[in-house]
Amino acid sequence: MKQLLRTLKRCSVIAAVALATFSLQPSNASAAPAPIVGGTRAAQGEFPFMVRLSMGCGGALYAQDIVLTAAHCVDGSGKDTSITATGGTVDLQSSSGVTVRSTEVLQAPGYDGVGKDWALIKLAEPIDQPTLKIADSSAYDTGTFTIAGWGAATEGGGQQRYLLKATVPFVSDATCQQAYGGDLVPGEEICAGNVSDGGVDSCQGDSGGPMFRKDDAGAWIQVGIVSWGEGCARPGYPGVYTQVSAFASDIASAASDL
Ligand code: 4AZ
Repeated sequence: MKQLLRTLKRCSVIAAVALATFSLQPSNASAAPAPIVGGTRAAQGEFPFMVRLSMGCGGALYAQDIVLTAAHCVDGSGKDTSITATGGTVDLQSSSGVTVRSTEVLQAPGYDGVGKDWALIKLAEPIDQPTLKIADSSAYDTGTFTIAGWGAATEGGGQQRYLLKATVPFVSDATCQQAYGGDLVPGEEICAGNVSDGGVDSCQGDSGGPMFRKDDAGAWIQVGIVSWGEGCARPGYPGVYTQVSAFASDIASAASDL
């Protein structure tokens, strides 16, 4: 039962996206609803590793021909030519975007809907953009993180044409457990958000996308994968992200086998 309730909290991206229509925000959107939730538009080229997947999830280029996304965004493992990844553009309607088909999917071994929310998608051709390295220790599992995606800008809202971004602070496991209790898997998940005020968060359709920060050398490093949460941007309910550092060696070896 706990598992069922938890699953209901998770994103039903596949159903949602079949119907998804873009919210066309005016470029002078000062009076429009705030994007990702509580964010702003990303500049072209700002996060060149971002991709949009055809089932309505986000992802990041782990390699030019391998996308890291969430396990709950895919169906299982094996040969799979049903997914496309679009990269190289903040505007999903731009002719300068590049869309490439999948050849194979690897869903995290042992994924059962709780924790372990990562997957790799092999692409038929590389997308010629910079990749995003993953954190292989917990050293960067703190501070202020950036999230980005084409998902809803308000809870229950539409998918976005333009890539949106926001920053969210780290939330400790203890604080996150005050919201989610035993549903949180603290060794496999990392939380972020404005617990006291809400207002900034990932939301439906951002799933699978990266949460990242700068490392000590000033390079972007991925620390999370958008996974789940209770609604979007609600006070007291931070976003929950796959803790990438916990799976870095599994991800690297899975990628080398794809
Ligand atoms: C979703 O449904 C979803 N606020 C993604 C992230 C969060 C909640 C829901 C976190 O894809």
